[in-house]
Amino acid sequence: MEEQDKFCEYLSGVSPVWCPGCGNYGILSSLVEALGEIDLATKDIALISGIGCASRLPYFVKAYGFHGIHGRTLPIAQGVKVANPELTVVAVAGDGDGLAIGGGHLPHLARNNTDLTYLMFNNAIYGMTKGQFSPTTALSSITKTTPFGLFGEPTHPTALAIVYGATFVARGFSVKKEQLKDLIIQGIHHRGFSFIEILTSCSSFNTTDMNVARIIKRLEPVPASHNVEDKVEALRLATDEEKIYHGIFQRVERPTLEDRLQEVEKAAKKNGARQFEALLGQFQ
Ligand SMILES: Cc1ncc(C[n+]2csc(CCOP(=O)(O)OP(=O)(O)O)c2C)c(N)n1
Ligand code: SF4
Ligand SMILES: [Mg+2]
Repeated sequence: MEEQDKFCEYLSGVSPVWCPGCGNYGILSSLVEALGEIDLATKDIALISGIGCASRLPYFVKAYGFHGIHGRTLPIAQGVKVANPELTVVAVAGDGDGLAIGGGHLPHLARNNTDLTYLMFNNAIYGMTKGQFSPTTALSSITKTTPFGLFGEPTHPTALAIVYGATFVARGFSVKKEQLKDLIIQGIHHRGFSFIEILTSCSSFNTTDMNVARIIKRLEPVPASHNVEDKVEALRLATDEEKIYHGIFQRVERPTLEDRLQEVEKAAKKNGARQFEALLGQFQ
């Protein structure tokens, strides 16, 4: 089979409804190429999303898909993984979906080390609802909801994932498709919670701070000498004011949620009946 045909196998045939020039097209293409290279069967993949332009992704990929509700991507994705650990689960959210309304879920999947890959499409705006500021919009930006300039400092998704303890943390860029494909492959192969921030552009409602030309000027690969187990240095690179580092910041090994649930299940099977009787005994 031609290589191109193989990647097309992972496209659902539903045409994306994204605007012309939207960075999400590049991400879709990197994702299907990554799935093709890993050679995953489409029946073994589940794509879970929230609400937003980013979250439309599951429609366009041939796999199981769940287009959820705003901000609830991660709890749904974790539920899917726990119910069927054999599935390769990929969660997708925008910066608004994943860091505003849904921001409270990230620390918990990171600390649980749920074995799934989380792609955060960061275009620094609410694209779908036509241009309100998001948690990653740059200070002083003029948006639909900040006509006199935004007053909040932007959050750094990669830095948050590092601090919360995600065991694989990377940053890619929708335009650097080959590297993004590679990061997605590594994220999927990693056992545990893989967080990938993907810088992308909203060609309709954010033409300033996430402008492709501006990002390219500041882009710099994570230094080859970086020790991916050095959390402090990972954080320094992720929050650099001048350069936008891309690549892998953090990669460590730790038992996953699924490993720990198996231990709990074993303990419950061994001692559960005795403990239950003792508990009932307290009420006799
Ligand atoms: C509970 C709830 N509140 C608000 C909305 C409206 N809403 C839909 S998408 C969205 C923001 C999407 O922004 P982001 O997650 O950054 O995705 P993008 O469209 O930029 O890819 C909002 C506020 C909603 N659908 N549900
Ligand atoms: S509104 Fe922005 S993020 Fe949404 S499809 Fe259009 S360009 Fe892409
Ligand atoms: Mg957005």
